[in-house]
Amino acid sequence: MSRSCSILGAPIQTGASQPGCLMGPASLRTAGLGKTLADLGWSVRDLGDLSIAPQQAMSHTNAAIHDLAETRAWIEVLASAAFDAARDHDFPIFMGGDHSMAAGTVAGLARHAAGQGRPLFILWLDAHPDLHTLATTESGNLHGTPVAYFTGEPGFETYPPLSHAVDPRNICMMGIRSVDPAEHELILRSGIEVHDMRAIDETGVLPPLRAFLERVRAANGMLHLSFDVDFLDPDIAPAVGTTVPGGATFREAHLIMETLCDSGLVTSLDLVELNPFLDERGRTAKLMCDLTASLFGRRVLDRMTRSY
Ligand code: Z70
Ligand code: MN
Ligand code: MN
Ligand code: MN
Repeated sequence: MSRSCSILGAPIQTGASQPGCLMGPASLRTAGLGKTLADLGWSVRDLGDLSIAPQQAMSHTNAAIHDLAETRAWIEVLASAAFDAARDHDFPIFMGGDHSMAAGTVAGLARHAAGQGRPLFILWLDAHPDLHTLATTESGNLHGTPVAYFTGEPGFETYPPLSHAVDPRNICMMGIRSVDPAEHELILRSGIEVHDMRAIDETGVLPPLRAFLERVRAANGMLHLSFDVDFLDPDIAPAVGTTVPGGATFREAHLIMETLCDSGLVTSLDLVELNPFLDERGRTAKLMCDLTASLFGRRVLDRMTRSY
């Protein structure tokens, strides 16, 4: 019997600095995400796009913050939808939308994992650690806050209450190359495993990835992959609002996805920060589909031995 995956759109862009991520789910569908996965033997269910009701403005003592009410509403809707999707399907895919949506998806997935009696692990592929609290964000762009929220940092009274926090020691970040001082301090304090671009240049992606996967397997964990388009180098993935040079290459990104596939450990996926308004003839959307295909079993040749 084929394994089931669901794809769910979250057209949220209020967490980002500029509009466009709203079109992310439509662009991924246009690039053929559902058909790509069906062709790989998965049973695919498109659950459509989520939405929120119009919101009354909410103010905050940090005056830089914008669109707080919309972000709060999205997190609430997404946490509930992610819990349901993880309950009903083997492998939910959440199509963003800016990265503030991960505050909702991870909150819902953490609740689902707790119900299974299993710990939730997070692989965070991103140029940024997104570790601001509402007190520390200077840009006020709330896509910079999800990890601080879902690890249970204080100062999120205006976000929905978090039922299950993720243990920071169960998070592995790769590709990080833009960190603000308050985020740096939280990395040191929290015990999150961070492999910045320098570390990846020194060792390659496989040693840290394999070590993390061993930890997930040993703990019988569920593993959520949160993939920010800006993890990739802007030369191959131009469709992002905040490009940071020196990102992951095409080959590094595919190798990560293939290794994750071989491990059989990944149980859910966010595809976030795709801004189709900035894309070049759909090339970033197509690349994100191809990377997802590698995660879901596309391979060039079958191998005799598959060790991760
Ligand atoms: C910066 C901030 C960010 C994504 C930019 C950047 C945050 N740390 N995240 N693009 N995906 O504004 O807080
Ligand atoms: Mn499940
Ligand atoms: Mn991000
Ligand atoms: Mn980012």
